[in-house]
Amino acid sequence: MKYSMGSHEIDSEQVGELRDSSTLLLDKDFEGLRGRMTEDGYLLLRGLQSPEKVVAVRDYLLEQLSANEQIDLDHPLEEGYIKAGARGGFMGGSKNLTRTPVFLDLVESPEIMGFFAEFLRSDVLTFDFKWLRVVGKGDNTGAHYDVVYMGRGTQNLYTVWTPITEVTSTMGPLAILAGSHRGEGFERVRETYGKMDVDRDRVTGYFSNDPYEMIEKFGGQWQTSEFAPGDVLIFGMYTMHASFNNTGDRFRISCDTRYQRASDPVDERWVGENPPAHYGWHSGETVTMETAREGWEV
Ligand SMILES: O=C(O)CCC(=O)C(=O)O
Repeated sequence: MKYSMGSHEIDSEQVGELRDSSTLLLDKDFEGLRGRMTEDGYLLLRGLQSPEKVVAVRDYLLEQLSANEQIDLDHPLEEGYIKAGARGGFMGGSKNLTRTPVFLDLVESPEIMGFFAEFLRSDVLTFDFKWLRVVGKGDNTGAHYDVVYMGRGTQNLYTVWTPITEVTSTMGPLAILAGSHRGEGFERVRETYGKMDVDRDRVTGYFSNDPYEMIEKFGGQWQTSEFAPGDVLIFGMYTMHASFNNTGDRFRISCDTRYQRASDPVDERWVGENPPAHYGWHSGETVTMETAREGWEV
């Protein structure tokens, strides 16, 4: 089997399995979890969220998509089969779906807020802006560091990627480039690309859509997994990640949300009743990543 990232492919034998840190959570070993984050750059925690809450969000979203004629109802609604010709899309931010109680009950649950309060040993906050993605057939996200989109506050900031549908290997699972947050080969990438700000520099955000190029030039190993409702994947701002193409016939729905200490500086683009969000990125001329990388010599 091969995974695809945009128009590039990688043999599944070259892709490792994400390390599961759930037993550390079961043991409430937060020292161990902090150590694991430092070591791996991510934490895969199965069942941190309540599967019932995830399924409630899934059912709510699929009903909306169905009302919008995006679902093939020859299959059970809960399986989220894509109606011929229907596309997915970004449904977060100012779109009301991420402001509904059913959604907020999940991404601001006592389980996830409590996790971060212990993990960061502090009062915590989550960005008001939430990213919700309905990923259709053939779609994926290119490799990037989150810091280029949200690096104006503290860098002690964490992304939680929450699958809302189940995510099998053909449904475009998230993939982490293990080693990218601290490997020597990535030092220059962190110092150049990692210092970029898409609204200030107006550079396209994805560093690459070529999984082989990344490991050959910089090192590390792509790792992924299949995901069930309740699982979360947590990672820091300098962990390179991407998603593989959704090659199946079902929508992959997931959200990604951010958490930090309440007393740390906050990136103002993502908080408040109507977060300003990206204001400069797509206004005026955008520098291609190819040009930017030539300049950075990476
Ligand atoms: O779900 C995806 O395809 C991308 C998610 C992502 O880039 C993130 O969680 O930061």
